[in-house]
Amino acid sequence: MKLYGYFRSSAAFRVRIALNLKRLDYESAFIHLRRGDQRQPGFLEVNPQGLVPALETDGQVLIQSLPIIEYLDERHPEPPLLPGDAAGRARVRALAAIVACDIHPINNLRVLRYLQRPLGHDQAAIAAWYNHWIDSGFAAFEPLLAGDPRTGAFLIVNRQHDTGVKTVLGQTISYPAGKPAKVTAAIITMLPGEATGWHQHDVPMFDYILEGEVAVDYGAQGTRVYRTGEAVMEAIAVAHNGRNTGSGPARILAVFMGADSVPNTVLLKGDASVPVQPPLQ
Ligand SMILES: N[C@@H](CCC(=O)N[C@@H](CS)C(=O)NCC(=O)O)C(=O)O
Repeated sequence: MKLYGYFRSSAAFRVRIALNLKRLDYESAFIHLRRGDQRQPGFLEVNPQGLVPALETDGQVLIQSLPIIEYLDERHPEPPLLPGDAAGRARVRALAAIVACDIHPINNLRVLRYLQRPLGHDQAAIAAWYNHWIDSGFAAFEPLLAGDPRTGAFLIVNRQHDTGVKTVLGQTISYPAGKPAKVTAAIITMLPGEATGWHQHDVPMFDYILEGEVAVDYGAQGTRVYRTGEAVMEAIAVAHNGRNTGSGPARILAVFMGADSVPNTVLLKGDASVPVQPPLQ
């Protein structure tokens, strides 16, 4: 597959994101939009519209980012880019249309250039135009995302995670006393089937599941499963063993709210099969 794009073309970004989510190999052809490569005869043969992206695949050239993405989704269904239900699909397509049909086209390079010449607007007027349509577009888009529980985990970067005043096992959170406070962050990666080994934390620890699925066995207190986008205030001083129960890697951001010379993690029952406190990556 060959993707014709430009490094800061948002329409080409959409297709790159889909290709990468689906882990598809492709080569990139760089069309320098500022220099006008898109209007050269060679590229107009690829896409007579003179726009990127265009994707050469299966002996044909596909154009228009959203149809390209839907083609990729049909040809390579895993992981799916659209929800399984009709209403969910309508919602996702509507969100995509807000960006691709209502915000982007009126701020495209050729439109901004047309405002300048022949219409004669100066840079300040063009910037005002650009900011106005982006602001009003996202003023509608963001609440549509934020207020809906169907919003995917990868879109919740700005959501606040309030884990409350208790740990996952209902313990009151307390910080180590008498020593200087020390906060440490780590990203823990586990391959499918891999386990941390039995260990415990004697200091408060906040976990955020960046990717994947982890089942944590708390012995007599049961097992909890945490998935992408979930935040957990981990149990304090309770032995537990975490295992990647998903089909891909699990990555966890762990933040220890500890104290100087107090171990964040205590290994129990011998070796842990993965380091429980690697350095921040
Ligand atoms: N609706 C098209 C829009 C494509 C588009 O406008 N691409 C821009 C880059 S983001 C472009 O090639 N602009 C060139 C120009 O304006 O001359 C899609 O979603 O693929």
